[in-house]
Amino acid sequence: MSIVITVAPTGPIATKADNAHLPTAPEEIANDVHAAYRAGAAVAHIHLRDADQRPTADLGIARRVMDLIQEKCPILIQMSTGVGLTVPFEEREKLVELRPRMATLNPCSMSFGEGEFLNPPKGVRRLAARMRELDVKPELEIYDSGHLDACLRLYEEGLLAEPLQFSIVLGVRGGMAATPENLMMMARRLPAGCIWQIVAIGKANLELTAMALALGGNARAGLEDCLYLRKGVLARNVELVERTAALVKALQLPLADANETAHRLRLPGGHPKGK
Ligand code: KMH
Ligand code: ZN
Repeated sequence: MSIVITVAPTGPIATKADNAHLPTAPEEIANDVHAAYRAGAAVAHIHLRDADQRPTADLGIARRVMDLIQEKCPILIQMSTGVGLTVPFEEREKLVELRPRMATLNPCSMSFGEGEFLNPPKGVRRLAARMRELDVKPELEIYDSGHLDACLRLYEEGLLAEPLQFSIVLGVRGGMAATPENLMMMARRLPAGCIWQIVAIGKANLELTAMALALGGNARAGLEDCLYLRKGVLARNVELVERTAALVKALQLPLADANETAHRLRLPGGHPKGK
């Protein structure tokens, strides 16, 4: 099976004070996404920032970022509905009205570092139903083992369409730690036929990405998850994507392009390989 690389260039927490290469303005985000596309990424996971670098769900900024990316390349845009810890759920869920090809769906509330990440059950169901209506493909973000059970309940309630698509997120303080044991346990528990990727936060990023690739998962790369290329060396987004693409190549696995990824996820407008 070919490997989907998702670039996650920005994220909700870090600022340029943590890594000066972090893209925050719409043009900066679009430029990094374009470079990542050229380096092998098929999907772009997008967080938005305002002029003061704060996370925002502003629809004007979202539209601008989507337009700038689409002018540059046909990468599949996955809008984060996680947005940032300070932005209310009711603002975050409106982002799917712009009909990105995909968006994240975070199934449960949790502690998140020093903050709280609020995803109330009624809001999650409302958002899942709306995404299904709009044909926006959810990526189900699983930070803890019970989050998988919550997603499977949404599926049983008819709120999610197959194929289910999961991110196993390891290394958020408040969720599962970034260990091989946790990755193995979660990968084993995933339902048959699903599509999944590893999101390994922090210094275990590279080794857990290698492990996920060996287990049949996809990969995510970018400054949202990992600010350093190696100890003491701050990364650029394109370097993290190039590193991941090199890892995929070293494992002798083919890379999926955007069109093949759309087809595999059964997104509207995805065509069989080569068409
Ligand atoms: N940075 C992720 C671990 C989302 O994008 O929907 C949490 C997040 C969720 O940002
Ligand atoms: Zn995110």
